[in-house]
Amino acid sequence: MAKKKIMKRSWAEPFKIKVVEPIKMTTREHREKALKVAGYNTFLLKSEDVYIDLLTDSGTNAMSDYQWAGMMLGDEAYAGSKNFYYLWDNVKKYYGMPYFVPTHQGRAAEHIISKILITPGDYVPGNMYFTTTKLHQELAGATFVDVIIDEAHDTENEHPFKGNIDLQKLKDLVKKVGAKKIAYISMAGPVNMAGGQPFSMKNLKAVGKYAKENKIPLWFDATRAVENAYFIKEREKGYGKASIQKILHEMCSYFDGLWVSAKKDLMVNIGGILATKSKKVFQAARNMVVVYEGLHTYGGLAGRDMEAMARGMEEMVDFDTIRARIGQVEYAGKRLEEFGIPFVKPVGGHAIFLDAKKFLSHLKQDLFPAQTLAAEIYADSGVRSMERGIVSAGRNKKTGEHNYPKLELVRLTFPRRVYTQAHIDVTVESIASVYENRKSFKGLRMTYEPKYLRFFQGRFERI
Ligand code: PLI
Repeated sequence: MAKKKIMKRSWAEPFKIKVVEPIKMTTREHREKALKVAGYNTFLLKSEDVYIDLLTDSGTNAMSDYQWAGMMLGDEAYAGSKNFYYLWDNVKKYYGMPYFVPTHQGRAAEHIISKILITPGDYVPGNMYFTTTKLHQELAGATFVDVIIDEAHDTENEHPFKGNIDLQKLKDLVKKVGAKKIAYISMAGPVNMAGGQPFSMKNLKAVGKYAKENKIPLWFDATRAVENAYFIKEREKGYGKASIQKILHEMCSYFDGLWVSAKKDLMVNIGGILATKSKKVFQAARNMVVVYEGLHTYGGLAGRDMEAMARGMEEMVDFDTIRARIGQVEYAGKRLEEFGIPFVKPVGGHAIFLDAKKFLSHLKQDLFPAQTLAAEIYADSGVRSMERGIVSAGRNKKTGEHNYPKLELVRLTFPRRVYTQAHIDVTVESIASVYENRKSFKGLRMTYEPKYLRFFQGRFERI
């Protein structure tokens, strides 16, 4: 009998499991009831009714024993906690920014920086939008303009850096409104809403050069910057041998400042960072943080939270850790491909994004195909995912009409160090089963719509 030969050696997670948390397996009947109570919105489900929770990778990570041990060293002084100074040192070390204020999470940093940099009537160009980022820019009086490359809107295009900024689109905007009207360029990497797609260092350098020449500040949503650094290492010429830490450092060097939701890369449950090279912005942020968050040495966080963040930063740049994280997402992608399921290619850093327009091609966008798909996957297996389509895109500020985004996606997001390969297999089989039954779904009707970020609390019923 012919024996199998090893073609390629596998990777495995660089950790073993010390503590486990039981999860509940439920019946279809139970899930149907829970879904109805939740208004067919996966955000409104109780987590105890969820079997495998792929709603988000935000704050849902498993901390290491090193981080948990650090929690015991929390210095809960109101002012000048030692954990704050340790965290500040690590912000300098890993992100290369000299000035820093902590915030309770990412959107708090977005709020503060939007208020500081934006004058009402300004424009903020960005590589696609993120929900909270864009909202804070708009609340501060700016108009957001998407300047991402066109390839990012095509779910089948295998461009390795779909998070790149289209320099011509940026130049056209500057020409139209004038450089003085651009509050700052908002560059995220990887781009969450595009499917976790990275930008290249080459593109960043070009954008940085243009921004400098035109005296436009360049700011970085560095929430998942380590994933972007990994993709640069894997895909961009000249970076194959560089460490993740070195690539991250170089990326940050082109920016004037950055914000981070520490709930992602840093593998903690809560926390945010606002860091900059500008003393002037720092002073304004430090002053504003005491109004909205807490003293500038804790920013809405406990000392122990800051300790876990500082330690998480040291772990996030470990190559084996980030390879296993993205490797798990790639594994899910390979398995979904076996069933011919449409999703955004190439596979992104933190999530698989199912293409709901293709998956439920018989549903018009105002029947909320992605919302429908997320609800039906939950009904099938208890796997929780998230809509990233017309509901997330909200309404046009002027006309009040729905925004109709090109991408109508369902995101399956992988918390770091939480689920095993077997959980991924169960998830893939559930999606394959929903795919087989796809023609039976008729879409949803919205029955309640909140004013802001409607995807969090909106309610629906089946048609
Ligand atoms: O959830 P926050 O407030 O800590 O962070 C806001 C935020 C900012 N930028 C980016 C790229 C994000 O992905 C982000 C939050 N993301 C969430 C909650 C997510 O589920 O993707």
